[in-house]
Amino acid sequence: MPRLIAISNRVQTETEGETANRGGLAVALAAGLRASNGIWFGWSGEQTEEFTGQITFRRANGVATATIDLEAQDIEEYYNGFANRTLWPLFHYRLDLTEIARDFAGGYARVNHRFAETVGPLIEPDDLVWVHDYHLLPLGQQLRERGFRNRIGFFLHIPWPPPSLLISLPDHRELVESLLDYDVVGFQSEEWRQAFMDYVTAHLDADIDGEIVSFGNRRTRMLVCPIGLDTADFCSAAHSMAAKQSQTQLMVSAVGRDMIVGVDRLDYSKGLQERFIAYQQFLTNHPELCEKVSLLQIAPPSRGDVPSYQQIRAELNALSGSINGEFATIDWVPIRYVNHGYSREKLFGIYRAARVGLVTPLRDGMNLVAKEYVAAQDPADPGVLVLSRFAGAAAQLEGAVIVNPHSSEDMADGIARALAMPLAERQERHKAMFDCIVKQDVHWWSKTFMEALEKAGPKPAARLLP
Ligand code: GDG
Repeated sequence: MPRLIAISNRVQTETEGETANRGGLAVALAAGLRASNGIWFGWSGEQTEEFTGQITFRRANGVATATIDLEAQDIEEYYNGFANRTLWPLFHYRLDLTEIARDFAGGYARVNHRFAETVGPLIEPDDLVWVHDYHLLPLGQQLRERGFRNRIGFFLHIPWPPPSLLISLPDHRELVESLLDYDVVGFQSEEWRQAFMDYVTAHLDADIDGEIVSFGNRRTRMLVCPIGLDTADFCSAAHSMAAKQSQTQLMVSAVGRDMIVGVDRLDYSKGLQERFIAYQQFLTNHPELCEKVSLLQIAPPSRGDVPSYQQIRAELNALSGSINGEFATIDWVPIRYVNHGYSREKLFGIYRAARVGLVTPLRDGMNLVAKEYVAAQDPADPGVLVLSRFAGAAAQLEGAVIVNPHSSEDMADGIARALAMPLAERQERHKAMFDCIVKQDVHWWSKTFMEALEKAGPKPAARLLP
């Protein structure tokens, strides 16, 4: 079995993470890293006075990690800048929030170069290299330019935007060409892969044959490989004592009321304002259901150094306050809006106590909360998932009530339909979705990607730096 070198912006252990997405990738990569005696390389999350390229090696839960610290300027230009103020909004179709700045692009190139320089000496000729996400799009190219002929794969966790948006990026062509230095590029859904292929067709002199893009002497397989949950582990945690306690606590606090739950990182891509407005519309359309339902929205803050994230936080505070002011009674609050995270077990209990899971991003690569909500349900009396058609998960979870997050009326109707759904229909829809998340779990995901990478054809000739 070839050794796996996994590379991502941040290295997470199973108990810590950059955002609320604690451990998701850690779980996905752990088995492959442990079995192959591999290494997970990335930024420590720490700042250093001056970048030295010094690597810190650790071992946590049997997984070897190697991390580097970055300078303040790197963090500002690469992470807060190009990754989170340029690529993240653009790839989530938010051209209005996309900031184009040469400093950001320069910092992004510099940090990708620094990653290549520092991880390079750890890579041996037969290693499989798996790079993750939009922070590191050009890393494969950086490694090829240093002579690495390993099989190198890349997985994009977020959407790929249509060409008409991507061309707003000054160096869009270079960025796309850099991806063609990988042997395999993985996307969460067919929609994102197709958007990539549309760009290749319109802007590059490349050949497309099924999933294979040939460009010069390079061949890259474009794979659709939706990420899943560690479903078995999730289901057993959902039955833990802590999960049961939080379920009971919520059911007691919501006695006689149906609970609707939303769980999202505080991010404009998650459509939280639109969701609150749709819930307001639902309460307006159904006065008979006021005091009979309540929305619990959990939204731990993320990326607080980025101005658009500070703004959305302020807007949501105002919106939830005004909806509560309009509809609340002396013993009922329509929205419970919570800005901090809960333990995994508590979260499972919350999912299970909720009659409706409301997952309505404006764009989302996949959305694991949708899958977690389904996994946590009692199959004998399951809740209903209301899901945006713009989440990658909508391509798999056909048993959800699919809604358009841009239409508050459509979402309000979706909520009403979910609350009124008869038991037999709930069971049938749940079963279809549950079967899917059992079959295509996170182990299936990493196995499918790694097998595709192992099968990759002959390496391109080395293209050394001049
Ligand atoms: C990116 C893509 C893609 C949230 N609050 C708490 C908490 N969470 C956990 C959820 C879930 C995770 O965070 C969020 O995952 P998502 O998939 O929804 O979203 P992103 O963070 O945007 O992730 C996304 C993903 O990568 C994987 O490829 O699906 O499309 O944007 O697991 O449970 N966890 C705990 N407490 C909280 O309060 N413990």
